[in-house]
Amino acid sequence: PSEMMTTPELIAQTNQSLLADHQHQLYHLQEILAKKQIDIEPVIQKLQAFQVSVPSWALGTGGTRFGRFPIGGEPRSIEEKIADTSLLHQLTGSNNAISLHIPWDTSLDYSAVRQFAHSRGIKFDAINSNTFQDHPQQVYSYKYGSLSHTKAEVRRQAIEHNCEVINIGQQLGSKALTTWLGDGANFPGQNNFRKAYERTAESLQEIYRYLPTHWQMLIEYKPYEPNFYSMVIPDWGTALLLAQQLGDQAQVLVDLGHHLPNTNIEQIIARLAGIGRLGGFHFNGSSYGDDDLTTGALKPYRLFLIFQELVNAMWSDAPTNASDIAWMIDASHNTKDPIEDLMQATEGILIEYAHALLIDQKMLEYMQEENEVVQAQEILQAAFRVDVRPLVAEARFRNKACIDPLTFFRAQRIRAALIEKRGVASRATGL
Ligand code: LRH
Ligand code: MN
Ligand code: MN
Repeated sequence: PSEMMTTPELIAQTNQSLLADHQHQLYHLQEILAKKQIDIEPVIQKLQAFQVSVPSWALGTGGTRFGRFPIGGEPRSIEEKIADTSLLHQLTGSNNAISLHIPWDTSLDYSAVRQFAHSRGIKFDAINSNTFQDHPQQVYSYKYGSLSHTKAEVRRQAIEHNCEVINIGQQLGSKALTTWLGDGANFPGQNNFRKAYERTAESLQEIYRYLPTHWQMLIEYKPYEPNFYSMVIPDWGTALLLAQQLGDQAQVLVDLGHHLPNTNIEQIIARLAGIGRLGGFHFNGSSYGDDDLTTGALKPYRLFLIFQELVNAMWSDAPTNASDIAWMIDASHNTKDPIEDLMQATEGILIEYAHALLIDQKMLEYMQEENEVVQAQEILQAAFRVDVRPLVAEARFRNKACIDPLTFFRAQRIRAALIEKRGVASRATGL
């Protein structure tokens, strides 16, 4: 960014040059929607309030096991990851929190980290433990599992790690622990399914007992990888069972990439939201499995249907309140600038949220009650086919962020400035 002006000043100046065009488009859309009895004000306000957190590991370039193509200027410490999140948030107005992964993100002074984040307007969302890899200081290996391991000493180590992560999260002001296990089996016969589950439930019970009363424990499921025959927590049913055994503070976390192809994810969302057990969300795009591609790039209609279930749950007073859900982007890229990707993902999420907010829930319910199949479908499709981008841009503008963040990021040559500051070879820790 230019040395003459601060980023907020530059944003305001750039917005001025885009304002006439933007307002023209907004008024046009307002007129179209007014004819359908839709008031854009509450929609814009809900979009303004929606915040989706950034995973610390998405701020560096990802890769596959076949290769990595680092981009340079990547954040090298928690502070630099917070700085990137804060920059992103200035541009989008919708990313006010970071989600850390321990031990990818460690510090000798977490209270200083907390203060730094506070000074940059960034909060700490759910904090993630990691028992799917071996870390240099640990005594026992997780090669054959962690919380489900056959040996008590390995389970103990994994339990203690999770408690340590809670301790760190408390110092940072986090309010949820996310546990995702790589535990499972690659071959039939390797595991006793029943015992592996029981050991996992017992280990989680110990962690749950350590959980502060105002915290949540989010249990993330995944059908395959790193184990390809069986995962100990493969599906929402298993995660829900564990959550129910643990207690009210335990909830299910849905990662959009953790389903087998063609799974009706929106129905899973409706189930969990309907009983108040939907605690967290990892947004990403997927065509095969855990692809971690950009949210909304591949299946925007499915994302819209998912938001419709969330909006409907809130509208109908189902036990889940969206303000309690930990929203996070969980993506990782080999071929994009990570910050640009996060901007695209955030936009993709807000667009589908906006589409869902246009639905007349009462009318839809009426059509459902009357078995008006065609009309019910029409209501959904009519909402999805509206170009809501002016509403999303207006929400950003009112949040004092960019009308057009991606163009701003490029015009200000922000990546080049980061490379100059941190070096072309700087790499972020993470996946
Ligand atoms: C597992 C997962 C989980 C991890 C993250 C790095 O595939 O989605 O959320 O913590 O990736
Ligand atoms: Mn995830
Ligand atoms: Mn994943």
